[in-house]
Formats: sequence, C-alpha cells, structure tokens
Amino acid sequence: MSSSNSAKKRRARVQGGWAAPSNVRSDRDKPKAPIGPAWLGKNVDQPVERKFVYEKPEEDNRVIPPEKTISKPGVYDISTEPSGVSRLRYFPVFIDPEEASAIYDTLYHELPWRQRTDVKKTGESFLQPRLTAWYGDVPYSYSGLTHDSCPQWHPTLLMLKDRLEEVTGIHFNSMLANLYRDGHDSVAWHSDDELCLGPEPTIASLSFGDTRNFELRKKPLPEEHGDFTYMEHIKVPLLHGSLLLMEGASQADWQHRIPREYHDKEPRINLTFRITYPD
Ligand SMILES: O=C(O)CCC(=O)C(=O)O
Repeated sequence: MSSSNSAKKRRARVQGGWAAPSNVRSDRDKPKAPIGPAWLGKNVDQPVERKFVYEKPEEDNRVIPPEKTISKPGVYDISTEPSGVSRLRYFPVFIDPEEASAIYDTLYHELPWRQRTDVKKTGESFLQPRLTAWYGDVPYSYSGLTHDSCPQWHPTLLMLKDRLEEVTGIHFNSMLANLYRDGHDSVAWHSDDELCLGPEPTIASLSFGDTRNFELRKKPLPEEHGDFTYMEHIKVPLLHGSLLLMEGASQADWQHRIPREYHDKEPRINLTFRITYPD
C-alpha cells in the first residue's frame, strides 16, 4: 500500500468517512464512456445510498511500566516467553573490594586497549565511545568490525576465567573487555545475539572501577515497529567487584546498554566472558 493511501485510511479511521458498500464503485471510478454492451454496466451504475459513519478512535490504555532496579544478590527471572526464560543472576560482591582494586590496576595498565571503528546501520562509521580488548581462540565480529583471535590470555584473566568456571560450571573460551574512560563513554542498546555465540548464550560480566548503570529493555513484538515505549526496563547498578550472569533467552528477548552519564565518573572496566563458536 502506498504511504498516501495509508494516510487516507488512517484519517478515515479517526474521523469517520463516507461509507458505501465495498462491492460498489464510487462515481469517481465510473467509466467516462460506456464500455461494452449496456447490460454489462447494469448493476455498476445503480444510484448508491451513502451515509456518514463515525468510527471512534482506538484508545491506547497501556501504561508505561515503571523501571525496576536490581541491587540485591539473587536470581531474577525477568521474562518467560515461547523463546524461554530470561534469567539474571547478580552477585554484588563476587570479588572483595581490595582484590578488585588490584585487578583493576593490572588490567588498566596491561591489557592492549584500543579504540575501534564501528559501523552504523546507515553505513556511517564512527569511533566507539570506549576502549576494548578481545581474548579468544577465534576472532569475534559484530556490526562490521572484527576482533582478531588472541589465544595468549593475560594471567589475571585466566585466574578470573577459572573462578567463573568454578561458580558456573561453564568453560568460557573468549572474553570481550570494555574500558569506559569516564562518564562520556558508553555502549548503545544491543543484544549479544551473534550466531557465533550460540542460541542461548550465558554471558558472565565482571565489573571493576566506578559504578555504572547497566540497563535492559524488553524487545517489542514486530507489530510495535521498534517502539519500546511500553516495554519493561530494568536497571542494575554494577558495583566494583560484582558479577552479573545473563542466561537463557536474555539475548533473544532483551537488549542492554551502558548509557552515557551526565556527571563525573571515574573509569570502569567490564569483562564479558562467553563461549564463542567458530563460523
Ligand atoms: O559494560 C558492560 O557492563 C556491558 C558491556 C556489553 O554490553 C558488552 O560487552 O556487550
């Protein structure tokens, strides 16, 4: 349907319209000169009774759900859909603050941090507003950029990977590190749903440094055309030394981001451990 036709239809839905039986042509559509024998147009040319029909505009009674905050340790089933349960597990003190500070210093100085170029859906490229580093036997590609494989893990990362494996029972083989230099650094709404991460990836996210808000929003149904207004929103202020696990359908059904802050923030390092499968 063309956009002008759909605009007309929309107006008619709100204000009402001149209705005629749908199997009858309007005067405007009538052929100028008779085509074919007279009997052919017999029914078509009957005078039509038309009356104004008022249609009440559809009411939108939905309410915007209030944002929820997760700050206590626990297991949170944030949604259950045909795709499965989306589950978060939050451990605010996974590593005690003193050890977390030592880990932060090591990673800040010793990881090969780089600012990479990302590509928007429009094809426009831009510098990511954060620094990153990738470790894994296989390369990792998303939104037009590729992190080369890096199988030589830093010893501190290996130690953390072992600790996570003890707690989760999962043998992670890759890790994306993010360094947010200050409150201006951020990561935009996205899901970690690349094919190479498998269908229901478990992502283990460790945080060091200043607290930043990790936000999640539920994905709308296709008929909402990307409108997130009425979708649930959750905020998790990720503390120094905390662990957040995202499991099940949490990448299929939710997006997440670290928004830019409008007041001063110290740097923060985030490590997201994953299982990555070769293409
Ligand atoms: O910094 C964070 O906590 C989130 C990082 C993230 O979303 C990602 O690496 O995909």
